[in-house]
Amino acid sequence: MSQFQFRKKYSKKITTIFSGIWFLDPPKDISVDGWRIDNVIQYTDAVITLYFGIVVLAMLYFIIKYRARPGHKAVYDKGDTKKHVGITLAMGMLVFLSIDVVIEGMSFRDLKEAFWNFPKGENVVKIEVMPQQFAWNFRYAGDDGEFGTEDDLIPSQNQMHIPVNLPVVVQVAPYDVIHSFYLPNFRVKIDATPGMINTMWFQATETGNFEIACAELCGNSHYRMKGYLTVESEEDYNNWLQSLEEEGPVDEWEDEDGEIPTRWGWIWKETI
Ligand SMILES: [Cu+2]
Repeated sequence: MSQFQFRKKYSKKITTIFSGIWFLDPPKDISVDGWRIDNVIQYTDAVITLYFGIVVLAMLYFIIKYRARPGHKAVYDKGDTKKHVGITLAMGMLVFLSIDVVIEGMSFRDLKEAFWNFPKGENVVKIEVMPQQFAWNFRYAGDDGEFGTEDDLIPSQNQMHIPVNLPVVVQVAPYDVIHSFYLPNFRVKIDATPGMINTMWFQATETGNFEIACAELCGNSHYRMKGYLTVESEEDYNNWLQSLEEEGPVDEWEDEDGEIPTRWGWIWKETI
């Protein structure tokens, strides 16, 4: 069994074991690569739980062994002998090597194999996302496959649809302040940074209705900046696009001054 298969199997098992225990039960993972994030968290949790247990047991042992009792005098120990410094450094290195270095290695591998390994080809679904205070705007390219053109499709605010089992690439740029596009059920999140177009991709394995959250405190109504993601069959998805097309061009939303944001809808930035 390769390291990849082992991690995948082990990660899904742990998730199943802990489901139902509210503080250990993450939102349902309905993505191809979400298990990688869960796995890094599980590894970190397991190792720090083990070390915490060891520290607590050691403290209990010393508390009992060196308790105050007649005939035993307290001694002040600076702990600066070579031996003490050596033990401290060794324990520090143990934590650093067995936690930091390992999860760094896992994370870089996940980035390379999955999250930064952008899908290419005809079947990639492209969506532009523009958050604003306090809502989500989505844009689909329409028949010509180009963004920022007449036939772009814009659903009502906070409504995003994607097909199941197809890779989805989103490009995110905010209208105003920093927001963060977060899909808890996919374990992915990307900041919407003013002046930048940020990209990420994901793929759903199940249909259903899921939540889109803003993961960056963006103002006084940040808490209610919620979007609705519908994952559906490719056929239903295409029908939905068709229905948007039939509705005709929607009125783009206006800001307080009645102006349509000019930065909305950009030329798709190809990922290398
Ligand atoms: Cu926000």
